[in-house]
Amino acid sequence: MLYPQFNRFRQSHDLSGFWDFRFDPEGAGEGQGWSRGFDRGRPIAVPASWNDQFEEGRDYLGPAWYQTRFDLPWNWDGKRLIVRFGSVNYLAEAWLNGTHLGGHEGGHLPFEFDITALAKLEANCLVVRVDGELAGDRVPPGNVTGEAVDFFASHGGNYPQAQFDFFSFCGIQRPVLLYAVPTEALADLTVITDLQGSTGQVRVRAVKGPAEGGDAEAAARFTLRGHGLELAITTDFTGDTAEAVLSVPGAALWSPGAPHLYELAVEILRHGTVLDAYTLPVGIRTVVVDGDRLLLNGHPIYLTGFGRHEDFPVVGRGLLPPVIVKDYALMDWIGANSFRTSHYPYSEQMLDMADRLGFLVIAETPAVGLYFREDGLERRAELCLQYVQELIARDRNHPSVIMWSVANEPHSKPPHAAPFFRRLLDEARALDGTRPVTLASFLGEAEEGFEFCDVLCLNRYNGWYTEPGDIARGTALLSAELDAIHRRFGKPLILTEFGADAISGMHAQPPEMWSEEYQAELIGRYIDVLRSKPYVVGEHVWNMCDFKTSQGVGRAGALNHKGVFTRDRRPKLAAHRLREIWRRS
Ligand code: BDP
Repeated sequence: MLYPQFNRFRQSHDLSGFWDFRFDPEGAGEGQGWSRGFDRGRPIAVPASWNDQFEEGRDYLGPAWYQTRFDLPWNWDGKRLIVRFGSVNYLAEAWLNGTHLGGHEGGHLPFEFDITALAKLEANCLVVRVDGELAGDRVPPGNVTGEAVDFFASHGGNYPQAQFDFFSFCGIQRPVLLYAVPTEALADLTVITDLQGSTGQVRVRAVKGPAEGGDAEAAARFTLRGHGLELAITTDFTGDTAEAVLSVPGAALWSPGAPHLYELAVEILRHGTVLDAYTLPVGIRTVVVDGDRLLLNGHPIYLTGFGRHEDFPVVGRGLLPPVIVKDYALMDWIGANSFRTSHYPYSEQMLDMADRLGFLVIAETPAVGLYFREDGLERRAELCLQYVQELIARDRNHPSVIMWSVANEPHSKPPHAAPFFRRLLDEARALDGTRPVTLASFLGEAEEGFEFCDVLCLNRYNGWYTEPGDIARGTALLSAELDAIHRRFGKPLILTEFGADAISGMHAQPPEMWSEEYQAELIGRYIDVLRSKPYVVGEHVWNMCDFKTSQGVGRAGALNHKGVFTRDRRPKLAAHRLREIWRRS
């Protein structure tokens, strides 16, 4: 899936701004024809979650209606017009000028509709109905009743009742873009890079949309530029596909610390005329699992960094570019080289910046809080599969993405969990054979899905949820558990979550739970253990920043306080401790 671009063949217009908005708790909108346009809407900012924009909307999860109006520029005539949503949480239905465009399920992946036949030059009315209600057959799930399936249930529940530990922000959370492409346009690009000695290989596959007058003579020109190189290859389309391999002697490789990028321009040609063009940054690099090691460009790498969230006051999970820049600056300051997009795909802007700045990303689907009771299981499996497909389609050209994670902390149980994960991980491998696949688990040796992973991601809270207050016992247990997992599976392991809540400003000596000292001490002692295990290839502290979650007895101020930075990005003691460790190593 290609992100909209602005060049001599393609235009795009960002519909961000103030839209009209209405909550619809009674579900009256459909009967009253709001899809054709509604009145008495109040202003809402797009993109942003709706929850913190109004006094009464915080815990309301839907349904709700959005609408905006737009005209078209004169020079879009004769082009193919598309409206693209970067992220709508959770269910979306869209209409243009009263005609139903379609719908999408799942909160963090893009979807789009062709509006060429429906759009008018003036006064178009775009309406979107959003429903973020939590339910057992949605992913991630919520409002699951019956047998306790999670931590919250055993601690008196949470509100809103999610099966996961972050606030269930709703709404149009990333930009809505209107864009125009030529009638015969590039529809998709796949770039795979490899290394033969010091020669980089850039394998490109271009797919184009159907031609107007037969496609016998269409060709693709691939031009790779950068680092003193300019290389062009032209090949004919066979059907709608054209492929090329560009060899780059003495390639400037992409890695953290030296994130070299080339620019790939792809054009469609017919009788020497250029019909469409698209450019893509390309980082030449390889990622391989070799025994217990994870290799980047043939060299072992060790991940330092965080599990994170897209979360900020008022805007919720809405795209906020300055926070992206700030978070990379803080990760650089502290000496992190990587992060996991826990627990859902992050914005395309976040990944573009990871490519540019040289951060390694474990890209995760929204499959958090999975459970394996029969009711709704097939539906949850279909959704998880859809997420794997959509995520890889969106992100596979990012050099920063080094691994796919298909789930976080599933409550894996026989007999369903093993086939469930085999299917998801096989699908990820079939769609992209160039990256290791994984899932993040708290079950350790008992994790049914680990058998099918290339790298094991483990989350551990010894010294916090278990062995509370006793870091020495917690880390001793950690050490034994890690060895047992390694004996059983024989694969490289990343500790993708460990940490402790610390209320900023709370101090205790000797360290006590919830104090900054305890958090810093626990993190430091965990890292000592991890560094003593040759099969451990990374340490991701949970979490980079404090973040908003549902209310519950373990969550003071409806925040998870495991951030080493506060929600407004101020360092706690643990951030300074990590900086000493990570900047030294
Ligand atoms: C893990 C989850 C993460 C939570 C964390 C915690 O993967 O989403 O926020 O625990 O409890 O189980 O802080």
